[in-house]
Amino acid sequence: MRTAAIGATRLELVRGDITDQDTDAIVNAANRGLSGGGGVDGAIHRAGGPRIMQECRKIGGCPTGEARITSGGDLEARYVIHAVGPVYNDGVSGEDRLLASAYRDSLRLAMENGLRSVAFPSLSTGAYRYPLRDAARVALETAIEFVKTERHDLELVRFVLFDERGLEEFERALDRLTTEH
Ligand code: AR6
Repeated sequence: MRTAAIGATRLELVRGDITDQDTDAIVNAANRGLSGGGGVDGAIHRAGGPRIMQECRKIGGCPTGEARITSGGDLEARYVIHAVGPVYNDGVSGEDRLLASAYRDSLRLAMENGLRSVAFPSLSTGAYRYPLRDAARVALETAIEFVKTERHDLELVRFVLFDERGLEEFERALDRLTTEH
């Protein structure tokens, strides 16, 4: 576990399962069809029950680099923010920009809904094969920039890493970013 204060917002890095988080919203690593799948997506729909998929069907889909919001169904979190990160190709096909955009659009939805806390998994670093080290830098850079520059009610932005290696990469990336500034 690691924390950093970005103005009035606490940034937290923890190891855990995204479906256990008691934040106002949890973020899903979704696909463009919002049609469910494995990894985080599978875990969220299993734990949250069928209501979330019913709402996803009504929404119909979401372009890469954007996010959509539904209720949290049976989850402790009141909302699920479904973010679509890029599939990693060669690293020069706009992946960084699209990954940053998926985080930013999720934070925008949290802001517009007046949320105080949100928990993210590491988007795109599973089935979508984004290298963890680069993904950690993009995730943290984007979140720090957002909470510094936008007017919002966010008191807590938490990154929930599923394994030790994920947590270590995020911790290293945070150390690099906070010693640079
Ligand atoms: N809690 C937190 N992190 C998790 C959990 C969990 N319960 N389960 C896996 N991770 P992925 P993607 C980590 O594959 O790469 C789906 O089929 C995992 O170790 O969930 O964005 C969707 O429908 C990895 O580091 O998301 C899409 O089609 C990270 O979460 C596609 O996969 C993301 O892995 C999205 O792929």
